[in-house]
Amino acid sequence: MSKVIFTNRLFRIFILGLFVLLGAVLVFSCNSDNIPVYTYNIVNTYPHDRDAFTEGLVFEDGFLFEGTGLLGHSTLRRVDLETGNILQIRELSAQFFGEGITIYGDNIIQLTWQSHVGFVYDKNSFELLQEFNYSTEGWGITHDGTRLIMSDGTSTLHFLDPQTFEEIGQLEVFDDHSPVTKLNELEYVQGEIYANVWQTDRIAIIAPETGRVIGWVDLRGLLTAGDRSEPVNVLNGIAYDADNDRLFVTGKLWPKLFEIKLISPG
Ligand SMILES: [Ca+2]
Repeated sequence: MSKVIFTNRLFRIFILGLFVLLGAVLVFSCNSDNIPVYTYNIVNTYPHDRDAFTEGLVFEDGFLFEGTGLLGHSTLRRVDLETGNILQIRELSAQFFGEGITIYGDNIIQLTWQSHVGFVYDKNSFELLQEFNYSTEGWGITHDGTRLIMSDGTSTLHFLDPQTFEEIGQLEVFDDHSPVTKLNELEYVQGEIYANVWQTDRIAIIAPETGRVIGWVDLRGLLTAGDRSEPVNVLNGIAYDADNDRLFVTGKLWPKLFEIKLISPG
């Protein structure tokens, strides 16, 4: 082998190696994610109505409040945490598919999926006080103390005035790579927005100022194989008891509701 051929071959191997290295760096940087992923400990397990197609969940005044969906099955409920018993219920007209709920002051606000109408009830009597309209689909709703925060199944959250229900702002939610779509049930927890991502076992923790996902909660494994012996639907339902710092999660048609504590990664 002449010296020239040997040098050429060496050069080709060097270039090939360089490309392989560059490729590896690219793949690694695309897959690496800087967003922390939290896991959980189960603190308590409570019964949950297997017929509740959970679309909204709130904890207030020592009770769970739950909004359920499906046409002809949509309700607003006050539920006893310990027993899962329904203490108070209001059925929606069969034309409405109930969605998220939130409690603002003395009122409960409930969205509907594709009817572009929201309902305002008295928190104690469940009496219907008012209806309001919005242009998007209705999925989840929560509030930050001054603004209602609503999801519509996309990556956009809408801020609404809690008195007029006019839209006063929007927030685009994104992670390190792209917009995060299918944002569903919401809960405002200590200055951050928690959002179930529809059809996943994940909750996105969103910074309200920027829309950036600052944490993921991986809730895989909450239900046992036995729990899944009868049909269950997706994880959906986050409620926060601010007075006692308790976080509750459940799912559509799930037999159980869980109080969990998040575990920081590392
Ligand atoms: Ca909620």
